[in-house]
Amino acid sequence: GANLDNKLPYSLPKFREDEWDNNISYFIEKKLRVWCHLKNRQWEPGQLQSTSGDKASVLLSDGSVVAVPVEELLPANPDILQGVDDLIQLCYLNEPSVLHNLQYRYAQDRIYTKAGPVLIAVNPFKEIQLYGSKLVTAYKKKLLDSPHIYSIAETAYSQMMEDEVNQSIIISGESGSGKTETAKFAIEYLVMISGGNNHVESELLQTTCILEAFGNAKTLRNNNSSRFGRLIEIYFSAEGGICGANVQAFLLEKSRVVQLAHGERSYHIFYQLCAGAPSALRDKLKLTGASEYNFLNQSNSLVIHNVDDAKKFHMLVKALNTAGISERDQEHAFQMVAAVLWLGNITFEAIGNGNNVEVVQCEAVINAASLMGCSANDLMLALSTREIQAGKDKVVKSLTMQQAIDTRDAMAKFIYANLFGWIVDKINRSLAMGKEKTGRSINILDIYGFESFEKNSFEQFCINYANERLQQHCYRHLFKLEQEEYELDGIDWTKVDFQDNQECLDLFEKKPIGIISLLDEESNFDKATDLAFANKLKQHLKANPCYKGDREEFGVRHYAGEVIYDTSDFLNKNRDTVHPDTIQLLSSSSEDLLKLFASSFANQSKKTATSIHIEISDFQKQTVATKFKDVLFKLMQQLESTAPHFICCIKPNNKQVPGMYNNDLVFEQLRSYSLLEVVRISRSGYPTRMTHQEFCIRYGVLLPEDHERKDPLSMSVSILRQFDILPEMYQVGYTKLYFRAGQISVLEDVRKQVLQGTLEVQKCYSGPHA
Ligand code: AOV
Ligand code: MG
Repeated sequence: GANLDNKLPYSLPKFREDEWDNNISYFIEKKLRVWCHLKNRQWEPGQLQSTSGDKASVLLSDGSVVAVPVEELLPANPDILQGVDDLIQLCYLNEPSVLHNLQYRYAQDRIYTKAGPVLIAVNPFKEIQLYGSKLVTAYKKKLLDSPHIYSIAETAYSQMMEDEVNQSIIISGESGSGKTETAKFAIEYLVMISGGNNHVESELLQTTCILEAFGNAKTLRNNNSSRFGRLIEIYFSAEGGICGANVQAFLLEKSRVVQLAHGERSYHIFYQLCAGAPSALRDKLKLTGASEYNFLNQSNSLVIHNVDDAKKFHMLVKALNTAGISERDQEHAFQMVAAVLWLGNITFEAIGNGNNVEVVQCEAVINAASLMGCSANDLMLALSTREIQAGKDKVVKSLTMQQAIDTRDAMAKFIYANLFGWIVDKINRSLAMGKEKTGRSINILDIYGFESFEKNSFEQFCINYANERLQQHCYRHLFKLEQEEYELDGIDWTKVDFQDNQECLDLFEKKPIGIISLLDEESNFDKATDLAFANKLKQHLKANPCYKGDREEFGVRHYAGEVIYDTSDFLNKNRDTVHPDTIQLLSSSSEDLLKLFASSFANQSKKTATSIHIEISDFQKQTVATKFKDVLFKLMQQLESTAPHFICCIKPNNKQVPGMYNNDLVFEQLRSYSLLEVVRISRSGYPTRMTHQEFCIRYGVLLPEDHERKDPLSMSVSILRQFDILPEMYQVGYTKLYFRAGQISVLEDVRKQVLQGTLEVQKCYSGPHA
């Protein structure tokens, strides 16, 4: 039997980097390469020639010799390790070596590299020949095993089929790093391998196109930036075919409908409709060019370089047809889009003493009203007046300029956000067709990436909070749980330090004094101001090291860098109120969609209010931030019940152009995602693990028949010995066996051969290494 005393049979080799300090003379003697940190902050490769004191002289590749302090040198990897598939394979895991490896691969369009269990994808910003059915087949048949999104999807799929555990593919990365594209390739792979041409599958491929039209926009970081988070759940039958799917969409950035930063665009659909609608539809929707609409022309950015909005519109209509959304429904959806555009052209003029306003009568009012299925008069009243209860009577009061503009904008945002929700709903209904609940699924998570602009508002606050939550999920799996498991199972190993982001999450979530709690407290208080909110944060949170306060701003030290948030409009955006008069107007509309939006709003509010006539502030509506927090908690819970696969997208430049590779920028991202630590931990660790029992069930066939069948532990050890698995490649824990990366595939190969009858068990004594 094996020795199960607290001494485990084998101990780990130490990190190889640790040995560098004593090894400088070895490097000189063997003329080995080093990295040399020059004054311009670049790392240059060179050959160490001699050292004297703390100075070293290094021969650079251009023939020059430089003298640098010894601490500015790092060991370089031998040439044979140039461009390895997995950073785990590097002898020396230091900044220049890792950067060089990634850049070396990138230059050959090998954009995927493994960092232990994580797949790194460096955005090529151009089409590369790495996709398509031939490659799908190659990965499916395991003819190819170089790092690829296909290989991650394949692993998830086969683990789901074998272990009957739901899987998740979790994609992180900054805005513009390639998450959404990566998600598309993952879906494409799963669709292609799971059979081929059934209805749900073609629909699934089209949903992205629809969601992007309504939920993506051009930002300063990404011409096709997702402005909502999405979790795509794909369900599989016991035979492995796709039998249904579902899309969860999280918190669409509503403010974009009415307000744009310079150089950014609103949602693609607005421009696509204006550019691509056929003339009958144009007439019906009273459409003009995008440049005529205030909601679109405010940011000096109407087109996207190399994008043909008209063509995109035709693709969208095709996708809508595939998704089974009827022509009638499509037309109604487009009608809502046009209504929003016309609402934006409605303006107000001061009346009387100048404190109150009236709607300027113009074609915008007439067009908006007719598209919204209401009378121009009712629309004008809803936008410029408010009915208030004074004792027993109702009094009509006219609004101030700011109130009127806010009411108009709130109406536009309400309609658009509900339209988006309705479309997601429609897609889901048709994706669910024929869905049998087998309990098997692969979830793909693609949210909005971490954002930091010159000016950051409530939207960035929510987006970055979501990323912070997701980051913790990754930390938990890649560090915490891993380390805890080794300790619990008595495995001897070297602990890796890592910076967890709990402190930052506490800053957001702690009750009663986290940012979200304080924000809600102020939001529920009518007279509160954004400045008062900022002051409150300062007062309560200044001790948290992740917080920094200053006048109307506050800073948060995120895992991916510090972001300064401007609190102006935070309270309003968090309250997200729609006035009852607006709901009233929409519920009396002759447009079914608007009626539906109004009634679902009323239903949501019913839990806390008996009638929609009550002022919104009279009941405690859940705020945007709190609702979002709950959604994220649920999402994390859902992900916790799956086996995760992590992908980290990296952008090599901020200009969205091919061929430009900025090492500093890349390293910043590697650092924020702690990817070097991930590699360290998996290098020192054992990524494959199985209970003694599981191991025996799977590999018991490899023992000769006359072998004495004992307890799972001794059987396991016999199997490992029989196949000469090197002692440093595995460890025996109290409950499980732990294997170094790649080791289990040796046994898998033999098992396959034995099961296929091409190898007889008795003949295996010499082991597969022979
Ligand atoms: P994101 O999803 O991470 O940003 P995208 O997936 O939209 O980023 O990628 C941005 C752009 O990079 C795409 O529009 C493509 O032009 C290019 N790109 C990304 N990956 C690839 C690839 N594998 N091959 C070719 N081009 C690619 V945001 O949604 O902004 O966080 O909120
Ligand atoms: Mg995206």
